[in-house]
Amino acid sequence: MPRSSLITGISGQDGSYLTELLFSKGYEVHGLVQYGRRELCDPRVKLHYADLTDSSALLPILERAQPDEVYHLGAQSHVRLSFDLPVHTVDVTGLGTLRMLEAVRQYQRISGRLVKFYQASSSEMFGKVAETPQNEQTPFHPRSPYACAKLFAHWQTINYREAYGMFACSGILFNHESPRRGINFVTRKITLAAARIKLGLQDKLSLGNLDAVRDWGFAGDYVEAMWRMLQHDTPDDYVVATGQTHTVREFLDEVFSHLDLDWREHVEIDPNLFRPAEVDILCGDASKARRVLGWQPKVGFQELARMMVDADLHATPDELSLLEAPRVGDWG
Ligand code: F7E
Repeated sequence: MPRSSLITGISGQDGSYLTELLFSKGYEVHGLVQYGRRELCDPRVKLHYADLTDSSALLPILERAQPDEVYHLGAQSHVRLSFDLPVHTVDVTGLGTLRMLEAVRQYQRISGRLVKFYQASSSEMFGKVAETPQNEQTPFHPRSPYACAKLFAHWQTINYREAYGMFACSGILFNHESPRRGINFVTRKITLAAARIKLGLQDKLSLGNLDAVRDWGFAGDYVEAMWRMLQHDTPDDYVVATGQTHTVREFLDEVFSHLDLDWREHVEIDPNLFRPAEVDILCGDASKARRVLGWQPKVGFQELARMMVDADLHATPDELSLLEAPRVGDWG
């Protein structure tokens, strides 16, 4: 019998890479998907419609999927947007995790099966950082409704492990990107705009804080760490990061120079794209994941930036016009 897995947030960037990884390892893959998002999923996935704000749907889905492993990736994951939708973000990202944990606990009790649970925790929980680099012992100081919601979910995961003995792990993932990244996150916003500028489809690109420092890795590498956490003998929490940092400005340099363009001729600073509270720097120390799980990132910063902009440059005209330039008032 193949092992069964259930992924929430399966239509997102990480869900798509994790789906490929699990199929390559022979798993049956079930996905929890919101109405209207099914087109974004691999056709081999067994889909279950649900919303993380509605707990009534979750236990029946677990009973149908009978998963050995649950990867809980579903969230309202945009930090800037969370300032405009704080209650919704806490409902989906924070309470949504609690609903999922409780459903898994109930399912284990009813079925007598062991279910391993992965929680997508975030480096945003470190926020106004107490030390650099950040590791599993670094104190948290969240700086957005999103980060507060993720911290709630993180502690709930730990509490379900300690209180009920659940095999529950949190991966504290630093920023991870790819050609499949949503177009309102800064890396993809930049690579898509650069490609469109190169092709004469766009001239200007509005951005916010170019001084923000991030530890950017490749999403394809990071889903491998998620899987390894659930294969280990004991459940635990791990930082997943490259340990290398760059500013948004450096990402612009890398992408635009690759296309023989000068970003200074195209980028406009829009004060609306700054956040009410910013996370200035994130830099992860993933030595525990390396030591215990044997995990390490394969794709570096330059390769990542080029992979993303090359993919956007070679997208079909249809894809490029669908991915239109952000409009005035967009929060991305
Ligand atoms: O912003 C700055 C912005 O939206 C990165 C999510 O996956 O990673 C992600 O959160 C930086 C910030 O990602 C624009 O102020 C400048 O400092 O790409 P981002 P994020 O907020 O770091 C963590 C780990 C998660 O968990 C989240 O779910 O770039 N920035 N100008 C901009 N950011 C955006 N989006 N758009 C701009 O125009």
